[in-house]
Amino acid sequence: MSAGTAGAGTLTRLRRLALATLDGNWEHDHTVPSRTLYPHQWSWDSAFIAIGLAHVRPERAWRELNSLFRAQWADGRVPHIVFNPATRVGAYFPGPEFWRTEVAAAAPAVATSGLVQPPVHALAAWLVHRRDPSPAARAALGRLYPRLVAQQRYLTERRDVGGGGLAAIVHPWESGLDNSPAWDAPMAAVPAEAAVMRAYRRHDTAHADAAHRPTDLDYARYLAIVAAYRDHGYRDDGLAGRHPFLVECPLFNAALGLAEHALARIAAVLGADPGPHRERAARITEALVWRLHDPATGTFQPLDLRTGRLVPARTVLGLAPLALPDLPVRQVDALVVEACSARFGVTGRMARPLPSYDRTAPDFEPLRYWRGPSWLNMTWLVRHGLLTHDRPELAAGLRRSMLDLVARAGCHEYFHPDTGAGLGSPAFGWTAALLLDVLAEDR
Ligand code: 9WN
Repeated sequence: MSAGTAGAGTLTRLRRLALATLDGNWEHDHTVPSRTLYPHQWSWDSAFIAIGLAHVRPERAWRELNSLFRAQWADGRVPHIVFNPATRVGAYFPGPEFWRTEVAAAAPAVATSGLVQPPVHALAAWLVHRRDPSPAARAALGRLYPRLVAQQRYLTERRDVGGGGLAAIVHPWESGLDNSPAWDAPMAAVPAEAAVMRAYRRHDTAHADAAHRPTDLDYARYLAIVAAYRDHGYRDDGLAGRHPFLVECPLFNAALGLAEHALARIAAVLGADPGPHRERAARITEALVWRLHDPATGTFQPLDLRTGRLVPARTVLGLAPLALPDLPVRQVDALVVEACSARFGVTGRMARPLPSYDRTAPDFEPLRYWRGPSWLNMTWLVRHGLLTHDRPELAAGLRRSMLDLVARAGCHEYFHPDTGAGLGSPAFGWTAALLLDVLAEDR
C-alpha cells in the first residue's frame, strides 16, 4: 500500500518523523536546513519551515521568520544565509570570511551572505497566520509587515535591472535551484577555471556524494560571481554594465508576485490598504507573461539579460507561475499541459515523483541535485498552483507522491526521480515541514 492511500498508523508515523526532524534541527531561534550540509539559517528554507511549524509549533514559526528578518539589510534585502556565530568556523563553505559583508554599508552587524533567495516569506507569514489567527499571531504579523514590504521594495526597485518590472537574480544561488540546467547558458559566459577550487576546501562533498552535487567548475563560477558583487560592495547600481550573471527567473518572479498577493491579505487583516499590493501583483504577473512566457513552448523560461534571450532548458522553474492566482487562463492551461507532459509526468496517480528537470532531455541527470532529482519544495509549489487553479485531482497526485517519498526514504533533501531513493542530506528541514503541511490537508 502506498502512503498516499495509507491508514492512520502510517500517517501518524510520518507526522512523528517530520516533527522529530524539525525538533532535531532547531537551533535557539531558527531551524537549520541540515545539521551536516547547511548548519546555518537559510532564507527560503526558513519560510518553508515556518509553514510546517505553524501546524505543530506556531510560536516557533514566528521566531523562525523573525530571526531571519532581524538580519535584513538596511536596503531591505533579506540575506540568503544568516551565519550562526556559534557554529564551528569551516562548517560551511563559503563562510563569512569569503562573503565579507562588512564591505557593504547596508549590511547588519551579524554575518550574512550578500545574496537573496526567492521571496516566499510573505506567503509563509500569511499561511502561518491563517493557521492560527490568535491575537499574538496578529501582533507578530503586524511587526513583520513593514519588513516584508521593505523586502519587496528592494527587489522591485533595486533589482529591476532589465527595466521591465521584474527582479533580476545576480547569482544562481538566488534562484534556490543552484545548478539547474536553466543556468548552463548564462553560467558558461562567466570566466572561471575549476582549478581555482584547489585553493579552497569544499565542505559539501565531505557530507554528500560529489556526483550528486554541483561540479568544481560550477563552484569556481559561483565564487567568481560572488566576488564580482562583493568587490562592488554588494551594490546594485550599475549591475547591467558590469555584472557577469543577470537573469530574470520565472520562479523568483512568481514568488515576487505571490508575495504581493499575500501582502494584500495581510494588509487587510492589519487595517492597512491592500490596494497598492493588488496593483503591484497585477503588474508583476503582466510583466512575467510579457517577458518570460515563451509562446513557442507555452511555458515560462528565464531571460538572460546579458544576451536578451530566453533560456531554452525546460525546468521545473517554468511551472512556478502557476501559483499566481491572476495568471491568465491561456497560460494556466499551457502550464498544466506542460506539467502533465512526459517531461514532468504530473497525473492524479503519479508513478514517479515530479523531477526538477525535463526527464526526456538528453542531459537529464537523475542523481545530480537540481538537474533531475525530485524536491519537495517544488512539488509543494506546483501543487499550490494546481489547487489555486482548481485542478484538485492533479494536486492530490502530487500530495500522494510527497507522502510516498518520505514514507519510503525518510525526510531526505531530494529524491531519485525514478526510484524515489533518498539523496543529499537526511533529516532535511523543508522536507519535514512541507510534509506536515500536506498531512494537515486531506486533498
Ligand atoms: C547554497 C539550504 C540551501 C537551499 C538551496 C539549495 C542549497 C546552498 C548550497 O541549500 O544551496 O545556497 O550550499 O548548496 O540549493 O535551495 O536553500 O537548504
